[in-house]
Amino acid sequence: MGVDFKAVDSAAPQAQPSGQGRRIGIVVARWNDAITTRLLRGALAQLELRGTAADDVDVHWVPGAFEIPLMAKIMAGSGRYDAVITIGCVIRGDTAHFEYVAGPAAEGVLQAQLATDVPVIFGVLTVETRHQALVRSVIDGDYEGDNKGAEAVDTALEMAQVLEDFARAS
Ligand code: INI
Repeated sequence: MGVDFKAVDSAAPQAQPSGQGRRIGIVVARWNDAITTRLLRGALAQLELRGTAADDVDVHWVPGAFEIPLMAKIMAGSGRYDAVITIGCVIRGDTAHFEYVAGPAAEGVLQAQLATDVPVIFGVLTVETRHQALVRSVIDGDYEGDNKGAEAVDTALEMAQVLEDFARAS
C-alpha cells in the first residue's frame, strides 16, 4: 500500500459512509428511556439516510447501561452484523454510583469489540444533568445541539468500511 508523504498535510478525508448493504445491530438500555428512545430515533433516521435497509437492522433492549456490554458482545460475536451500536444514558446527578455504571459500560463495550473484531460503537451518554442529555439527543431541532445516536451510526459505518478496505487490501 504505502503512503503519499505529500498528501498528509491536507485535511483528513471527510467520512460520508454508505450504509447500503450493511447489517447493523443496536443494543439500547431502558434506564433513562426518555433519552435513549431519542438516541435510538436519531440512529434509525441516520441509518435510513445512509441507505441501510430496515430489514438489516435489529434492535435489542436491555435493562441498563451496565447490561449493554454482554448483549453487545453476543451480538457482535454472532456473525450477523457489520457493526453493533450501543445506546444508553448515565446521568451523574441521578445516581451515587455513576462511576460504577459508566466506567464498566465503556470498558465492556471496548472489550466486546476487541474480543470479536467487530466494531462496537459507544453511543452511551455519560452526562452531569438531564439537560445535557437532551441537547445531545436532539430530535427535529427541539434543542440546540446534536444527536449522539446519529453520530454513532456514522462511526459504525465508517469503521465497517475501514475494516472492509483493510481486509480487501491485505
Ligand atoms: N443505568 C443506566 O443506564 N443509567 C443510569 O443513569 C443508571 N443509574 O443512574 O444508576 C443506571 N443504573 C442501572 C444499571 O445500569 C444496571 O441496570 C443495574 O445496576 C443492574 O445491574
